[in-house]
Amino acid sequence: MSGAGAAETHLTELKTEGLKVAVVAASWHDRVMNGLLGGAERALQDAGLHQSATIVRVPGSFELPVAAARLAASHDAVVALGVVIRGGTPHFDYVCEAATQGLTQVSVTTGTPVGFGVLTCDDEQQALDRAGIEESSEDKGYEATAAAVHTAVTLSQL
Ligand code: DLZ
Repeated sequence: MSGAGAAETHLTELKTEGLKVAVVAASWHDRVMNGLLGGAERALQDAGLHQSATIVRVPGSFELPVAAARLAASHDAVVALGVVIRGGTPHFDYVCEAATQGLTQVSVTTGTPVGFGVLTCDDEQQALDRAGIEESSEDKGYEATAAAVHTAVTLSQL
């Protein structure tokens, strides 16, 4: 999957007043995670929500769904950030599967949108390319946050 054709959300134009947003971030791969979190914070700022947002950390991407589920009960949108890098064992597939299926389940069972900002990469360079740092071509923390906020606003109008 490539970033070509990505949705463009104009956060400054959305009616976000009073929206409660939580960001849950894994802690593996520091440099990439700092980039993803920076992107999420920029998006929250554009949406006028950076003062009120809740930001929590969990150990790894495997723990994202359980924390997202708890946060979904008290927030209008949750953003899940993580990076899983392929190693020499099937562990990569299990962690990716658990995070993806778990976060999907949280979203559809709670009705709270979950922005999916989990990078699943073959190597660190692929992750850095998407981390929203100076050398990156993509900014997945920003995109996931924009998607969650945009969806929460849409749901509030249905
Ligand atoms: C164990 C593990 C491995 C091998 N790789 C990653 C990774 O690349 N990214 C990540 O977010 N977490 C990784 N983990 C940790 C698991 O997500 C989880 O925290 C542990 O298995 C403990 O439950």
